[in-house]
Amino acid sequence: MSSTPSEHQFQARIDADQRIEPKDWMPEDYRKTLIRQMSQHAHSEIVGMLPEGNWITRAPTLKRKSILLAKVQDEAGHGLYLYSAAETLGASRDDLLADLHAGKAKYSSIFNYPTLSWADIGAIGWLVDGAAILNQVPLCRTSYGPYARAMVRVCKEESFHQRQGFEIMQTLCNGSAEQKAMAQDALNRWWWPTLMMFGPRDDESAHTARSMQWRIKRFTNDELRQKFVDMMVPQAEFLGLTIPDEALRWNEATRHYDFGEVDWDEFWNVVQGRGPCNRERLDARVQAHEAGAWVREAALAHAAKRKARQTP
Ligand code: FAQ
Repeated sequence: MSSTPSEHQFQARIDADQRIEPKDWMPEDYRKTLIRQMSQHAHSEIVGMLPEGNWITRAPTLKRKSILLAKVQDEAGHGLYLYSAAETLGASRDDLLADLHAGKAKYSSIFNYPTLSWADIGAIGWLVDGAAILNQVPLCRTSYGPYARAMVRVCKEESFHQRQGFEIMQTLCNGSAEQKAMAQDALNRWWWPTLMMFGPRDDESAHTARSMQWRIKRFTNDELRQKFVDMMVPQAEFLGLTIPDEALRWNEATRHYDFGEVDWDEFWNVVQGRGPCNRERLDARVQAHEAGAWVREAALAHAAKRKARQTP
C-alpha cells in the first residue's frame, strides 16, 4: 500500500473496523474496486433472473409458481439496491448497464448454464443461493457502509431462497425414483459450476489480497469454497444424493473435506463469454432494456409534468 498521510489514515480507519461512507475520503483504487465488485454483483442479480425465469410458466403447481415469481422479483430488487449503492460512489447506472450490454462487464459465471429441468430450480436455490449466502453474509461487514447495509436485507431474502431450493430437492428426493434421479442429475450438473462462483484460486486471484487489506472481502475465495463444501456434504447426505466428486473425503487432520480440482479452463471460458448460454443471456438483457425504453421515457415525462405543476 502507498503511504500518503490520507491513505495511512484511511487504512487506520479500516483496521479499526470503521465503516467508510460515501462522502469520506477514499483512495481512488478503493472506489474503483468497489464499483467493479458491486456492479458485477448487481449484474449477476439481474442476469440471474433469467435461468429461473425460464421455469415460471412451467412450475409444477400454482404455489410453486408464486414462490418462484417472488424469488425472481427479489433478485430484481437486489440488483436495484446494488446499482443504487454503486451510484453512491459516483458511478452512473446508465454507464454500468451500457458496459453489461456491450459484453464488457462481468457477471457471475453460474448464470451462463441452462436450466433443463424443474430440479434445476431446486438445485439453484439450494446450491447457488447457498453459495451466494456464504459469500454475502461476510459482506454485511464489508468496509463500505452502503454495500454492507444493502447486504443485510439481501441476505435475509437469500436465506428464504435457499430454504425453498432445499425444500424442492427434498420433495423430489422423497418422491418417485424418476424424481430422485432428476434431483441427482441437477446436482451433477450444478455442483462444479457452483464451486466456480467463489472465483479463481487464491494464488490466481488478482484482487483478493488488496480487497482483504481494505476489508472489502472478509474471506478469500478458497476459504469460502472450503466452507461451502463443508456445509453442503452433510446436506447432500441428508437428501440421499451423491456429490459428483470422487476425490471428496473427510480429512481428520484438517477437520475439513478434501475435494477435487475445479476445471479452471471451463471457468475462464465461461468468464470470458464462451459458456453455454452467455450469448443468450446478454441478448435477453439487451432486448429487455430496449423493450423497456418507453417505460423510462414515460417515467421521465411524468416526473417533468409533476415538477412543472409544482413550480408556480
Ligand atoms: N464469475 O481477483 P478475483 C447472486 C472475475 S450471487 C465471473 O478473485 P474478486 C445471487 C472477477 O470479477 C453471484 N467472473 O476477483 C443469486 C475478476 O474480474 P475483473 C454474485 C468472476 O472480485 C442467486 C477476475 O475474475 N455474487 O447473484 C467470477 O476479488 C441465485 C479475478 O477474480 C457476487 O458478485 C465468477 N464466478 O473476487 C441471484 C458477490 N469469479 O473484474 C439469482 C460479490 C471471479 O478483474 C439466483 N463479489 N471473477 O475483470 C465477490 O465476492 C467477488 O467479486 C468474487 C470475485 C468472489 C466473485
